[in-house]
Amino acid sequence: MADHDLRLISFETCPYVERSRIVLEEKDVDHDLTFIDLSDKPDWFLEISPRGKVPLLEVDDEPIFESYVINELIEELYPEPPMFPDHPVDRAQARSWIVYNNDVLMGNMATLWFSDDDETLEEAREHLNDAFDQIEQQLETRDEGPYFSGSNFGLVDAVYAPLFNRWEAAEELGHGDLLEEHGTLREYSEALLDRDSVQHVRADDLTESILSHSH
Ligand SMILES: N[C@@H](CCC(=O)N[C@@H](CS)C(=O)NCC(=O)O)C(=O)O
Repeated sequence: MADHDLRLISFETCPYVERSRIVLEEKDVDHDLTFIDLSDKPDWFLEISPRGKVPLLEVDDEPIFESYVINELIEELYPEPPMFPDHPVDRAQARSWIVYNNDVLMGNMATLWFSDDDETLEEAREHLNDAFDQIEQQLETRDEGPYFSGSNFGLVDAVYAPLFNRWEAAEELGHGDLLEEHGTLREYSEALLDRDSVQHVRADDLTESILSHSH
């Protein structure tokens, strides 16, 4: 196994940090974790972080930013167990669904957590329902489950799991059972939430923390 000094600069309740922590745990890679206060970012962090965002992974003191890039690097440095498909087309598809999560799901979920405007909330719920339909269609093309690409937990799963870790907060805010009409997606979410790595990286007070920042 490649030998590198890894330090992940983190924030306790950040879903993007969770993604990278899940990948490090799944591969059982030794790493240091440094938690910072995002409302009072230390100077040393601002010096090495072009966007001032976490996660940031230092690999032998080289800073790497963007969770998606960090996770692919971990996969390349520590290929076992494999978390990305071999075939370029399958890899491209996996990346597409990671981008889909970033661009469609995260924003609309954030609206559910943090907006108090009825019209904006209704729109977000509609976008999410359409997105759930799309994801279910994709899940239904698999030969087997329970994970996004089959029987192995992969990088796409590490991106979707933090979202499901945050479901409870949306329910507490009165948005009901978001997966009421999406049984396949519910089964997928349950498989991810069952995973030790996903449970382990979840902050103890995650739901309370989201609720304390919502309207
Ligand atoms: N696209 C980035 C998003 C990271 C991100 O938005 N991190 C948030 C915390 S969850 C952050 O660092 N916010 C601080 C800021 O924007 O000043 C990634 O995937 O790594």
